[in-house]
Amino acid sequence: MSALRALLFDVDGTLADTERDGHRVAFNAAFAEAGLDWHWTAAFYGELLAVAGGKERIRYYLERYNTSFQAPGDLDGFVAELHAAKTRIYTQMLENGEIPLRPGVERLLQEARQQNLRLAIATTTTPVNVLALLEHSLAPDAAAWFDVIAAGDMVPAKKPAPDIYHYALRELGVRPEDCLAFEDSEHGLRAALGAGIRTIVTVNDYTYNHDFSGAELVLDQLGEPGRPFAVLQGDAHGAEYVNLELLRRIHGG
Ligand code: XBP
Ligand code: MG
Repeated sequence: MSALRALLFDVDGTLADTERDGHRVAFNAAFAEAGLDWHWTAAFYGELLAVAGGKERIRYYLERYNTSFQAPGDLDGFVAELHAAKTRIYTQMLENGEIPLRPGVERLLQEARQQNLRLAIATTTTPVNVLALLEHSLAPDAAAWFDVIAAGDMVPAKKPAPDIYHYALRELGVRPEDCLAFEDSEHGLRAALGAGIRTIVTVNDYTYNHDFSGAELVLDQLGEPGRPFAVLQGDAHGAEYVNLELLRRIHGG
């Protein structure tokens, strides 16, 4: 019998709705700053989200949608420089408080801390983006709430590969069966399940129609007292928002 010991959180789309009005806006601003006439609309960006990782997403865009573009010098260096500019712009947006946490996230994190559960991040995004979101949208010291912040290029293969979750489990020193993961997308769910971690999904506008087979529960959000979630898949045992009681019921530990 395993006990619930740790919660592992994805970032983009899970802790906060960061993609359409955050990352996408930063990408477009970086393109304009570089003198490029590229503009990723909200709908087109949804197509590009098929690829995890900002640098990988730029290359995917060039290889599939902008094959005529001739990068100055070496492509890797060009993409890395463009992505660094995007990250600078994105972290500035976070520092300006432009991206709030999703409902229930702060409440659940605080409850987990009060009950001495370990907390970890397992994300594809760049580490500085995580630190900026935690500091400016959660609390100045929030990075210290997490025993592990596993992010971006720390692992060779990004989601849906399970690498980032394996890394987080290793660093936490816990077994997958002692954990629950929180994700927003099919890529993320596949990554967590690939590492053997049972997973709860909160969907968003880009992911509501993804295949969430294997998830313990699929919700529209974590919910708050008086602001119940909607259950899209699975059994919420009559609960109206995600708290430790529901998580222990789902986990069985
Ligand atoms: C989502 C991603 C990231 C972000 C962009 O990560 O795939 O690539 O879209 O961030 P997750 P970067 O859902 O795993 O948090 O440009 O820093 O990659
Ligand atoms: Mg995500």
